[in-house]
Amino acid sequence: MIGHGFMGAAHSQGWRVAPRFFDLPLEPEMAVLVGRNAAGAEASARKWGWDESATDWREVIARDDIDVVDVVTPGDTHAEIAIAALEAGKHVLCEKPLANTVEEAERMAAAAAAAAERGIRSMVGFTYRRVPATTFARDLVAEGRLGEIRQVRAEYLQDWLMDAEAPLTWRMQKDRAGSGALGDIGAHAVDLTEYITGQRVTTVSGIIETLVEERPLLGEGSGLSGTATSERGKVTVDDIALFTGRLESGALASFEATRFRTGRKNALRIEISGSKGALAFDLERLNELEFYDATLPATGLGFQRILVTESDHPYMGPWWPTGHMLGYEHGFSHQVYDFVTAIDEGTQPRPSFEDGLHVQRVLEAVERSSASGSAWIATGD
Ligand code: SOE
Repeated sequence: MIGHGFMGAAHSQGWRVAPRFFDLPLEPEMAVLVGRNAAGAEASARKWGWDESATDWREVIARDDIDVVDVVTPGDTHAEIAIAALEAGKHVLCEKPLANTVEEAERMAAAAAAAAERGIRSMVGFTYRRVPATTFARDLVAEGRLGEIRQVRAEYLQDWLMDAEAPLTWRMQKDRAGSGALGDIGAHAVDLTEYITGQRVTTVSGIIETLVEERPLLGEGSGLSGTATSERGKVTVDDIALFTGRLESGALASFEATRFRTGRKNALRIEISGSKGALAFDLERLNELEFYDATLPATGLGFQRILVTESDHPYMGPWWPTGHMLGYEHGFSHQVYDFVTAIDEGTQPRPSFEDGLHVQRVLEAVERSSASGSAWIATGD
């Protein structure tokens, strides 16, 4: 695993726990954790259960005893690391969004396609596809329970940047993160929409905005818990992204991604309306799915709250008895299960780098639309 921030912890947990609950066809060995700072990498490796730590990812990728590379670094290094790993014959799991630019994502998708010819697998870490309730939602749509999809509303709402004095971390720098709320959380809203509906976003029109243009530079530590210095730096990414889009079928979708939605902590919400039914999901209540069956007699109509904790629900079998909830971290175990299974079976895991490239095109189209006024921009699919 390369990187050891927040996502490093989440992925480590997935690698550690998945084989203990799921019958994996292959046994992952948590071999090496790589970080630029030797002491930091070693401390994280010890804490999360990796056998060794290292500081040079190129040396680690060259090792014969490494089969899989998990990239959990900021976006500015995804392309270089993932392409090198694929070329070295390693299966690659890469955090979302796939890259910082379409150009990088195109190179990554091309490398992934070439590697696939040699049996090498790659996947993007859009983990919310692996929440049982969102997978169940996808199943309901695929079974036709919603009929023809007419309208989607997808939003990812957080408020962790409301404090204008919060330090300027890498997530607020375009050269490191690619974009702000748009790529960090809007990308999840796009991926989840495409996953559940089974349709791609074909055109968008949007607006992105930065509310706090300057912030104190980061001193000690990292992330929001880091200290602020008296010097200030420019925020070069968006804080809010709003856009509308059209799906392949012509259905309309609206998207919202913000780090300034007061009181909303991690609300990835999606509501889908179809000719036969509707569904609604909110990550802040991730064990639940709301379903409205419009085919019932009018007297019985209403959204029903399905607790997605039955052993027959997606991914739930190996976990706890009915009604015993899962949390944020379980998606990372499901991600490991799916990835390792695909490696063993020799199938293409989804979301593929091609899927990640498409999301990148949507993000870029939103940026172009915002910069150019209000034009509709095709996403290239
Ligand atoms: C920060 O906004 C963040 O951690 C994202 O980077 C993650 O992808 C999302 O899952 C939660 O919020």
